[in-house]
Amino acid sequence: MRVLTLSLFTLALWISQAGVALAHLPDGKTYKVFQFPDSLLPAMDGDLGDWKIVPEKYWTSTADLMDTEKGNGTKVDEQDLALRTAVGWNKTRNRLYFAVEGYDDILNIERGLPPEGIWGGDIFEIVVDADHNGGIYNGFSAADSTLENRWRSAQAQNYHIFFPPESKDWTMWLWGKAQWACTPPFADVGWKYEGVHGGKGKVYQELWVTPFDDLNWAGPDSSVVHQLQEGEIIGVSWSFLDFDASDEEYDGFWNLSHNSRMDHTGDLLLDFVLEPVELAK
Ligand SMILES: [Ca+2]
Ligand SMILES: [Ca+2]
Ligand SMILES: [Ca+2]
Repeated sequence: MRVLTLSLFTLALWISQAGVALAHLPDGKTYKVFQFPDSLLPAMDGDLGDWKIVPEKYWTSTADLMDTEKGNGTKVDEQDLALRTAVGWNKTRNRLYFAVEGYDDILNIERGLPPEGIWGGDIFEIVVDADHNGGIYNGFSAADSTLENRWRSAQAQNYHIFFPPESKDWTMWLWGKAQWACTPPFADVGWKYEGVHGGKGKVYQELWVTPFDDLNWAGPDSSVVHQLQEGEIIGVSWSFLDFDASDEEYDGFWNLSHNSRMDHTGDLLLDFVLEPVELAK
């Protein structure tokens, strides 16, 4: 279980850093965020045909990931897990879009949610720090629920999405209490899959989220939405929690950041540039 509790001193340090654009990992590398024109927005239906307009250089693969928890490192076995992922944005809707096409040797679809199962199945986890100011966004204090509730996922948002969310009561959840941000009109998700629970298969998943500079669980009126701008750099990372052999322990924590603590601090997210419109030929 990934748990980290921070002191008030750390919180003060984080607040002092707010507003400072930090260098993110890995050094010097940037990723591209594809701009969807208004007339070509993807439908959240699991059909990734509407992502064919995204040029190849926008896509990342399993080779970009590292397992930082189970000792696999960068030794990727695409017979175990093979992912293809792209990020998009749209100026008018002010949304960030994600597409994931994945092969998994053991799909984890029907596993129960807590308390029946600890995690509930294969999970795609994404983090967005839209204003790119870094800093702690999770693990403030186990003892102070007021502090934790206010700031967990406030300055950067950490979403978990079942892969696929079939047979689940809910599809996407956010660390923290602002669960209202996981459904329309603030977010949506769609998926299709080929295969059965416990067997190999492919999953096609797409989703969009609203970027927040300050997400307050009290509601939209207490929160600040980030306005996406062409050319700006945002912080993004994702990880795939691949549950194959065990219901309770993942086989790998495959993440783009190459650091597990992407789940606590925006400093470990990657630089993603919001590109102008550039359609695949
Ligand atoms: Ca679609
Ligand atoms: Ca697998
Ligand atoms: Ca799996």
